[in-house]
Amino acid sequence: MKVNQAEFIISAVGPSQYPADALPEIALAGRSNVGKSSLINRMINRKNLARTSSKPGKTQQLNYYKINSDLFFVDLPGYGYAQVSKSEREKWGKFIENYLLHREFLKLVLLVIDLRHPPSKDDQAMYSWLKHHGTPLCIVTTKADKIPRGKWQQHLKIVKETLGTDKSDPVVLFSSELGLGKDELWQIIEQKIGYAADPAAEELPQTQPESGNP
Ligand SMILES: Nc1nc2c(ncn2[C@@H]2O[C@H](COP(=O)(O)OP(=O)(O)O)[C@@H](O)[C@H]2O)c(=O)[nH]1
Ligand SMILES: [Mg+2]
Repeated sequence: MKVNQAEFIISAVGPSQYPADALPEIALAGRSNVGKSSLINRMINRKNLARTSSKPGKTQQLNYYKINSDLFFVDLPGYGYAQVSKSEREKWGKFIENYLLHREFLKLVLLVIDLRHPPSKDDQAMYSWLKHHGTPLCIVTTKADKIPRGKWQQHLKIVKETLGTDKSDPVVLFSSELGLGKDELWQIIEQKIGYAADPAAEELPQTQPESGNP
């Protein structure tokens, strides 16, 4: 997808604030600091639209970003932040659960996992919960640039085994730093939302003729 426009819409603290536009929503779940905001920024080629490393504790906000007139990215509050109290955690659970279970425009959850480490208990719980409820998901293993290329497959295997993934679950190797996995992830998203590029845009004349062929 060619991103012509990307804008922050709202930090929604409840369903009444969710946008009324009937656009497909792609939600990002993952622990605090795993790289959700960076992933959004990389997908839309913006350095800092999604706020990275914002202070945790805003446990009940869904950050909506509108991409063209095609979809929303919905940055869910990160889980697994140690300094959050038990009651806050429970509130977090209910809030997110409600969104994930009842939001009719939700098309796909990107479960963002740190490629460097085996998925945490929270990651495993999130994965199982999504599978249990039949929520479409895509696992995105990020920060690949932080480990040597030669170890990527080994780390991927650990992630898959620890989560207990199905063959049918898409898994994308990603790095917000390098842009690795960006095209693959866009393809998965486009397919999920039934996106077809505007044919008129595809047929624009090329400025450079293909070399070789007359
Ligand atoms: N090297 C590297 N650092 C990353 C990557 N993704 C995120 N980070 C860093 O990890 C930290 C947390 O990222 P952020 O996107 O704010 O995580 P969030 O809390 O899940 O939204 C920031 O310092 C980012 O710069 C990545 O792919 N590679
Ligand atoms: Mg963030």
